[in-house]
Amino acid sequence: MHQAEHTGTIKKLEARFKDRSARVGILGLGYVGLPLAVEFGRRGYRVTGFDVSPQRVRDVRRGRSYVSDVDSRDLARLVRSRFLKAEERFDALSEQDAVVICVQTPMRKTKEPDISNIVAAVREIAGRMRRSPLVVLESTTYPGATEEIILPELQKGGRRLGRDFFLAFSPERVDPGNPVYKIANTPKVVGGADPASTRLASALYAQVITKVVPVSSTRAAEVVKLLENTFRAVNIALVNEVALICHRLGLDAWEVIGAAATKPFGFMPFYPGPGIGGHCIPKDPQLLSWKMKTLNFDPRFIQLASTVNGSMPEHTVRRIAALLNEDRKALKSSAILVLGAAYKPGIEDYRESPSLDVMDLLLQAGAKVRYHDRFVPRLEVRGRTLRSVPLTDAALRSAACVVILTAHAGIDYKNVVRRARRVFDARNATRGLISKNLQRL
Ligand code: SAJ
Repeated sequence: MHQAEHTGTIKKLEARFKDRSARVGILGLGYVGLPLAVEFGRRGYRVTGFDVSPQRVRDVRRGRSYVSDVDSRDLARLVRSRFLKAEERFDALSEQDAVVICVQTPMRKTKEPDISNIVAAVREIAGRMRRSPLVVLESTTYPGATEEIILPELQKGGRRLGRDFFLAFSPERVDPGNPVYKIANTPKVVGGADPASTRLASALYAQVITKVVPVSSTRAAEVVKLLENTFRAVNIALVNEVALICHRLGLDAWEVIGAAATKPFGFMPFYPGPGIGGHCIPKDPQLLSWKMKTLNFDPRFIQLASTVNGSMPEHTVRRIAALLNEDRKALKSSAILVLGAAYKPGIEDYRESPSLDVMDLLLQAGAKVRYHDRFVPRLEVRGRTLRSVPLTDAALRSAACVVILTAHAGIDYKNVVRRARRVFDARNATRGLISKNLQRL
């Protein structure tokens, strides 16, 4: 196929994106893929969602949303009107003009990226490419992964970029539960493996997202995402260190940070805590770090931030032990009531939550740990299953120390301070309260 035909292919595909006759496939219907599928369906595209989970496919077919940001009524309406369907099998990939990969990319325990889900997804696509599709990776990964891993897979069998397929990376910026920023009004960065891919990815996303930000390559787009979240991890580490400094200076870190935050320019507040959780902030800097080490570059700043953040659970437990000491109690055999298991307020996700690290350390020290979190009815820690206990005055009084690790709203923290013998607040949930039995991180 010579240049004119290539141009023809690009123009045809671009036209189908713009007139929304294009078929859009979303591979992976999680907290990123399902909202994206709904957004494309809502704009009139015929969307096919693919997921290896039979439960998720059943739920989507029944119009039952399992993602907080997707309303089941919207989902049901799109499924009923056939703008959205869900498949376990991958056959329908061959009918797609665009395929967006939104699969999980965890880190292995060895702190190495696990891209097996991406490779599996790409192999399913590579075996079914009859329409010269645009393939977009949204899953967060290390710099270079799109062109070092995905591109060769798609090129197998002599297929050519720009003729038989197009390839781009476009980082997801889904912020579950964010009341202001949804998919349509969050600018979308796109970087293509070649200019045509950047153009096509921009054309596709421009139909559903107000602002598209093209960058020069897939690698640039990959690093944009990692910078966004490394920026957070590093600044959280800074304020965690400020908390350690303030403790030694006898200062209230929250007062200091709150006052600094009154600076209307050149400052952005972050707040200390018992550590960092979730599937983005702990992981994304490690992706950058891992890649740079393979290139013999030592990203010391990123590693130092990870060390500081990683030390916060232990620091939290040391502070609890010191508080019990004032009552001549040891951690061992003391009843500790933890408030908050989720990794951040208002959500039920407790994966990688620092609360788990703190509870694990408390159990290791022999403490009798109970927790209350209305969003997290049960959890596993140190091989045990714990269930959330009702937050009663009796539960508060019977604890040697109540420890606030996630500042969920809807809790009467004033009553917590009034009823509990000791309170250690790692999240400033008791802001403004002063009491002899209360200490903050
Ligand atoms: N944390 C602190 N202090 C802070 C902010 C966060 O200790 O000042 C802790 C949180 O408690 C949590 C962890 O860090 O355990 C991560 O918190 P997060 O607010 O960064 O929330 P995430 O993990 O849900 O991050 C997501 C990211 N979104 C995407 O990657 C698309 C991040 O880029 C968003 O900025 C963030 O949501 C957000 O702002 O809510």
